[in-house]
Amino acid sequence: MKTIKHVAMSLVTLLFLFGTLQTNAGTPGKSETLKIKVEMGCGSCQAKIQSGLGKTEGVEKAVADLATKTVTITYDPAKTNKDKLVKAIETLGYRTEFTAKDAKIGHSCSDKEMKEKNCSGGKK
Ligand SMILES: [Cu+2]
Repeated sequence: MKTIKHVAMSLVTLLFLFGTLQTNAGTPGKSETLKIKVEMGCGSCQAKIQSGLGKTEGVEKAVADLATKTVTITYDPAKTNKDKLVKAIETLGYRTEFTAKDAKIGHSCSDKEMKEKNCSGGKK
């Protein structure tokens, strides 16, 4: 008798979990999220990356975090992909974790900004 009750409870739990998964799965082909490490050194870097990516095709949302030097991008995989997003960040003037070591990408903050905002230029 105890076993039957146990099995019944497990079934209820499984069904509940399944239902939750179903609702969270969303529509296939919808937006995806990607985290990319970007060399940013101050709030100006952060703002430039965030607004620049926000205007990039296929990007739904971009959040740049200065503390962790990470950009979290929500995008439409039908319109863009990781390579394009990395390229977009490089075009804005910033190096990412995927940028080649010898790539000629500097840092987009002006000398004035670097001084005023105490920008490290992305270097540690
Ligand atoms: Cu900066």
